Amino acid sequence: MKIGITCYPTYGGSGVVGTELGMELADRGHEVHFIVSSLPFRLRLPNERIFLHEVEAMSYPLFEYPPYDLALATKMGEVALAVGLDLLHVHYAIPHSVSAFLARSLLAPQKLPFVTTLHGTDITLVGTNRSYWGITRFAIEQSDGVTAISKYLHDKTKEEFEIERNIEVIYNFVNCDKYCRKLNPDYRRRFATDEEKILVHLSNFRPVKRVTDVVEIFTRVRKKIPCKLLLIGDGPDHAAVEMLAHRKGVHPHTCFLGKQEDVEETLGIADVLLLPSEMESFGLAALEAMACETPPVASHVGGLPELITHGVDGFLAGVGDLETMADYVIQLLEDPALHAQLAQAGRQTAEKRFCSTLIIPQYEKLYRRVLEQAG
Ligand code: GMT
Repeated sequence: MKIGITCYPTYGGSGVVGTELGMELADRGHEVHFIVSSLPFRLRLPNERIFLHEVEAMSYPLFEYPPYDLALATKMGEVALAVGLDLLHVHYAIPHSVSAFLARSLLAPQKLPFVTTLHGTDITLVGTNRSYWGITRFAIEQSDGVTAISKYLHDKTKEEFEIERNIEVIYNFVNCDKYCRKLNPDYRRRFATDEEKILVHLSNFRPVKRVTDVVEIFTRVRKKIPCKLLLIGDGPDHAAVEMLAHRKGVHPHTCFLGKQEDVEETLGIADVLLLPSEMESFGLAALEAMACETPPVASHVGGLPELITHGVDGFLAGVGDLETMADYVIQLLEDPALHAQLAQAGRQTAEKRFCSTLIIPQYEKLYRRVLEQAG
């Protein structure tokens, strides 16, 4: 198939999923056209089956905001005509599915069906805002196929937008060959001595991730166990997190690694992942860590309980329950047998339920059905 993919190229879970999906589809022989505002940060090029089409939203003094959604719709239509796209697959409803709807209308009567994948904040935060509620609902209704990355998000979307149509749950995935535990003592020693443990956090440092809670938990753990904290990613809360680390006296033991492409290297040397988010429709960072045999300690919220089974392959606690989260981390770090048990179970969860070899065929099946229905 010739598939057009649109996602946010910036640091965020939906962009990661869209990009990794494109690369997996290309590996399986499909031709993939990324129609995006810039190079997605995890996209590895060159690849003979992957093409990049950059969208330029022209600015003009009259525009307070350059109309990216219209430029995107125009580009989608152009690419579809030029290369003969079979379908579009957009990640994050706003505004991508609206642009795809416009592109499909532009090309009619030629067919250009589109699939929308809902990721989380496009529904739980942005979509439910009054400014976007109506258009989000419309775009979901108009899509030729809609998927949600967890049952939680499926139910939430149906409820919030009073939607009757079918929404398929296709879980997020991880490439189990790439994401696995790799002993890399030299890399590990860059951050910690052999006696120290490593805690890791990976996110876009938005308020919803509660990265300051990560520092609070780390401070509590460090009082009992020698350890280091590695923070992967960057975003609006960076300064607040750094300031808190100074105030708590843990800054010298904290390493801000910034935005990284190959996160598996760092996840693979860590002992525990902290994900104390306010909301997480899935929690891709936790899945990537589990594949690397790094047990997660996370919030009991959103879609996280669909991924993490409490006490089996990770630990879950209430949002903001710092004491309990710190206790779980300490339990894991003090008990090597418990740690090994959860680490192995996490790897099994990744392999048996969320491996890309299981999930990508579900997208291919959906594409075929959408194409058939579009005639
Ligand atoms: O908040 C983020 O991490 C970004 C956001 C996005 O759409 O870019 O992430 C959402 O999509 C990820 C990939 O499907 C999920 O793993 C995250 O749980 C989800 N974030 C939230 O629901 C807050």
